[in-house]
Formats: sequence, structure tokens, C-alpha cells
Amino acid sequence: MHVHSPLHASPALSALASTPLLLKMDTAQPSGSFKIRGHGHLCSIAAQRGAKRFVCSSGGNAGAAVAHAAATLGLRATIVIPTTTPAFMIRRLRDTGAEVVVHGDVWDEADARAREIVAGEAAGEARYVSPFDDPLLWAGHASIVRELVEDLGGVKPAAIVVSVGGGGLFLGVAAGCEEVGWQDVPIVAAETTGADSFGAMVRAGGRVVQLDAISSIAKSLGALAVSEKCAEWVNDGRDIVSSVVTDREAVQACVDLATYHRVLVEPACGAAVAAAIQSGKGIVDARAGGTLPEAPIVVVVCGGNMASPSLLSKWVDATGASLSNDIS
Ligand code: PLV
Repeated sequence: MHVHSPLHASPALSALASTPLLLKMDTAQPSGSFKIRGHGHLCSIAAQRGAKRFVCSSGGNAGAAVAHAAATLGLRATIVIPTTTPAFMIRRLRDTGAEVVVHGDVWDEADARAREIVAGEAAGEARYVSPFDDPLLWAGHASIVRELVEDLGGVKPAAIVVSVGGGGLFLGVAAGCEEVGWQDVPIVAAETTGADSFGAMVRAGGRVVQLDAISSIAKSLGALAVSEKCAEWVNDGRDIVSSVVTDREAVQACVDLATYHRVLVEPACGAAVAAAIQSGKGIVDARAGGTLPEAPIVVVVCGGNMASPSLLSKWVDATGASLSNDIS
């Protein structure tokens, strides 16, 4: 259900980062984000096992992927979203044929409702779908790394940067690296302050902790705690770096992507680009002993449906990011 997404060089963003960056453009996915890789895989397997209906809790993008997958498979989808998900997303989900339930002020509350709905259904017919916490999702998201192997023709990236909400994308990329023999490629887990559940886990010495609230504008990163599986990777001594950027930096990266690559993304996605710009060179230099690396850093431009010109302008106003650039 997903496409092999393009890998674009970015001279402009590489200049900002002072190191070569390549962008894995999952904005090109039919559901609007990388999610269709894992959610398409999970829904296909669940359908083969007899599922008739999917019930997915989501900030919006996982729901869009499940709605897309269900429509493709000719099955029902119920998407449970919190009140923070914009109204136009409800319409978009309904247009794809999904039933939408709005419940709770954060994703975690919507998730509890999704689990209740499944518990009330005949066993085996309704499949609960997490936005991030399922091995089938990670297996699906791992296709990103297989594509990179093909696209890079044998070059190993200096690092791979991914946004982290609950950690599904991170776990998929980590699994993919394992699968292709890239265990030594550092993975940078990017988040915004106020949605930094991965960072909180790392700061707590590899113990998953629960944030009190999501205060960042990057609502799609808004899981109060990451999957326990993320802690396992960190505690295994893998080369994993937590990078927490400000909302302003994430929004600035959204402006930069619009300016230089003509794509609109959510701050949840801007966070990964911002992390690559802010800390990419430092991370790579630290590993290369200060010598300039030749291998590029790959940033997964994970996409997101809740982006529009007017929202971008609102985020710029709210964070003090700048719309001006050298292309006017
Ligand atoms: N968003 C989830 C969780 O929301 C969702 O339900 O759609 N980038 C974008 C654009 C996303 O939408 C998400 C997840 C992520 C990154 C992070 O992915 P994860 O959860 O697999 O780490 C509350």
C-alpha cells in the first residue's frame, strides 16, 4: 500500500547543517505520512487472520493510514482521536470511509477508549491498532531502511534521524538497520520540548517515564510515554542519541522544507529536520574523531496530514519562527 519514497539531496539544508543531509521523502506516501508502511502491513496481516474491523487510536496520521488500509481491503475502520486533532482531519478521515470517535484531550485518553471499543466486540472480529506499539508496525516501517540500502548503493549513512512520538518509527528503523547489517549506524531520536517522552526515558537512565502533559505544538508526537521496546534498544548499548529541539526550531524546519523542497509538513516532522540541522554534524563528528565525514545523514521526512499554509503561518506566529528567507 505504500510507495518507495524518493531520497532527495538537500544542498540548502546541508549548508544549514554544515554536513551533507539526504531527505527520505515519506511525505509522498498515499496516506500523507510514513505510517502507511507499518499500518498497511499490520492491517493486511490482520485481514488475512480474519479481522473485519480496525479500531485505531491516533493523533491523526496513524488513523489516516488505517482508514486508507481499511478502504483498500474493503473493511471497516474506527479511528479514535483526541480533541486536539483539527476538525478538517475528522472530515478527511470520514471521506476515506472511516468512522470517527473524538474522546479525551490527549492521545492516551483516546487510546483507552479504543481499547474499550474492541473489548466490547466479538472476539477476533475487531482488531485494536496502536499508532506505534506493535511488532507488525515495526516490521512494516523497516521498509524505509531496505529502500535506503537500494537508494544509497552500498553507502552506509553517517546517521539516521527520525521523529519520535511513541517510538514506532524509531523501532521500525532500528529493526531495519538490524536486518541489513547497519547496527552501527547511529539513530537520532528527535522530539520537541514538551513532547519529549523518549528524551525523558533516556534522562531517567533507560526507564520509561510518563510525561505529565503534552505542551508542545507538535501534537502528533504527543504520546505521554514511549513504547517499552524503545528502552530495550537504549539499554542494549546501541548508538542512539536523543535530540530535543524547541517548537520554534521544528517550525523553522517546516518553513525551510516548504521553501527549499516545496513540501508542507507538521512540526512533528520538522523536529527531525531541525535535529539534523542542530546536532547532526556534532553527532557525526564525535564519531569520526573530528574528521569531516563523507557519508550523509539521512533524515526521514515523515510527513503528516495536519499541515496547511494557514497552519504554518499560525505556528510561525506562535513560536516566533521566521518566514523570510533568501527566496522571495
Ligand atoms: N503520530 C501518531 C501518534 O500521535 C498518530 O496517531 O498519528 N511524525 C508524524 C507526522 C506522526 O504523526 C507521528 C505519530 C510521528 C512522527 C511519530 O511516530 P511514532 O509514534 O511511531 O514515534 C499521538
